[in-house]
Amino acid sequence: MTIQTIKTTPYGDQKPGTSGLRKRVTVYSQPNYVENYIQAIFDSLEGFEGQTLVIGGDGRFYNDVAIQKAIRIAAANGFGKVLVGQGGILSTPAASHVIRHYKAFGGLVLSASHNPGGPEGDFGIKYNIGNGGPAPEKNTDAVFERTKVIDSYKTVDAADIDLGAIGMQTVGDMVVEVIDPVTDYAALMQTLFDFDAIKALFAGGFSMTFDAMSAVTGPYAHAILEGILGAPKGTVKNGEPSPTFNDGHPDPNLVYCKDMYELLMTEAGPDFGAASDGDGDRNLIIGKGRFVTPSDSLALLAANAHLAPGYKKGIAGIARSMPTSAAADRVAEKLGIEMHETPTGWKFFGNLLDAGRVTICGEESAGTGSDHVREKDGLWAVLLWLNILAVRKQSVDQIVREHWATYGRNYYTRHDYEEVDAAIAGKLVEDLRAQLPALPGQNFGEDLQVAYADDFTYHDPVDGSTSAKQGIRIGFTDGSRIVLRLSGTGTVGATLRLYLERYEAAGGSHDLETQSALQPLIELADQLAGIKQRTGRTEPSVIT
Ligand code: G16
Repeated sequence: MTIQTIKTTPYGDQKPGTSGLRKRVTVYSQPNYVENYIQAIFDSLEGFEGQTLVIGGDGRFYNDVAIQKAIRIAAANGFGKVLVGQGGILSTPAASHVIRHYKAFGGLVLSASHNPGGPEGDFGIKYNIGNGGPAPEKNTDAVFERTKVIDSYKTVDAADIDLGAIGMQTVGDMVVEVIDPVTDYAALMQTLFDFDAIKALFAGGFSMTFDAMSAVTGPYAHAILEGILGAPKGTVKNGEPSPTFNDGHPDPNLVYCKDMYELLMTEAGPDFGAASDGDGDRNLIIGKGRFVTPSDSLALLAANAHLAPGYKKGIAGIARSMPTSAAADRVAEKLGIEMHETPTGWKFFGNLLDAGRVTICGEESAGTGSDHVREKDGLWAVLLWLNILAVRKQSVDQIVREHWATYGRNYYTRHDYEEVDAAIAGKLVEDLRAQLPALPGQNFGEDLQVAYADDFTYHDPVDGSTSAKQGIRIGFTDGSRIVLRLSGTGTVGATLRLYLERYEAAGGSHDLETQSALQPLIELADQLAGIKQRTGRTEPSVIT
């Protein structure tokens, strides 16, 4: 095998964000853009000679091109073996499992998650370490530094791998094994959940609709829900992965799953609706007449996890990202287990999971997961919900109401202002940050007194690292919160995220409409940050 060393010049914009490097396909298609980034990843790793690398993606446009490049660069850099999903497909949680299961050195996950795909859409590359989780900040920082000075990459002169053919092939001295993307993942799910109870639920007439959004989860959902668990054919909608997500936006929220939401709000609708995103790590949960916010879903799953066989001994602890509502904190308190508040980004949960300090993690951005892998896992959340419904024999609405009656309700919403001018967004955050020291003790309106105001700094209790400036939080004495931060996953301009939360204790009024319940906080946030006036927007781009 001849290893070629190709000269290249650095790009200045290869800084990984919240979850890998996400850019427009048009950016990724520039000469050597993929090659530079992958070589920079390998250059910042040590000890992978002869080891296994997992490669998989969500099947979006450019996936196949990038995978063939990645295989050649891996061969030239000395990896011993590549495991790749058939058709280049591996959902993000399945990739995490394959890395762990086969004790691989690490993996490349090719996805831009819930962002649209296609020639004008987004693409992404993320490196996951041997625990199956996203590389921590010290690795991503090192990769960025390397991209700034990279002057060559290594590749081999070899034909493309047939990604359709399950089995072994070779590229130079390296073995490439194409594996079925679903088998290992489905086997893992079977160890965690009471599949017999869920089968009985479906056999008893329980109805469900699952929207795979023409993204990666289709094959997994068909095989597990309709195949193994016996849900009627047609339960899974949009189950065929498409490189452009059928020109859709594979973000499982109330905007892009509006039709499903409306169906579930009718008496004639199914008992349960769920969806997953582009790469299969996010989830949307809607019961008949009841949307469950991701923050509530985290709390509910944690409170009921013991009903599933994989968690019957109880959970060690819960972690949530800082902007996620405090609903889960009340569950942790009642269970007497550890509770951790981390920055946004699944990578921050890795150490806590590895150390056995937490079992279940979740984020307001529609992600929940457990220590079974090191990524959030959309289908896992759906299956845990189904397991809980099968055991409790109640509707989603009843379960949610009982939860609020026990723990109180955290009204919660997120307002996104997308594609804002980056300079305006940056200044807005900077000016709000400057106001923070003066806020504690101040009263706003009749009920709101500021208890604390800071820019969140995380101290990782496992490795002692510190991550500063992770989002502005203004907390009130009644448990309400305003949180504001800039997204780390957008690809154009800046996305301003405003998170609002208000706590209504057990016995309080839990039936208010969410936006109305949060109106005073929405107004105060605008008064403090000047969002509308500075951005010129009269309303958020997306409300979830
Ligand atoms: C990624 C991260 C999540 C994060 C989300 C939103 O999810 O893995 O941890 O919560 O982005 O991040 P931001 O608010 O910075 O845009 P995904 O599903 O996009 O990979």
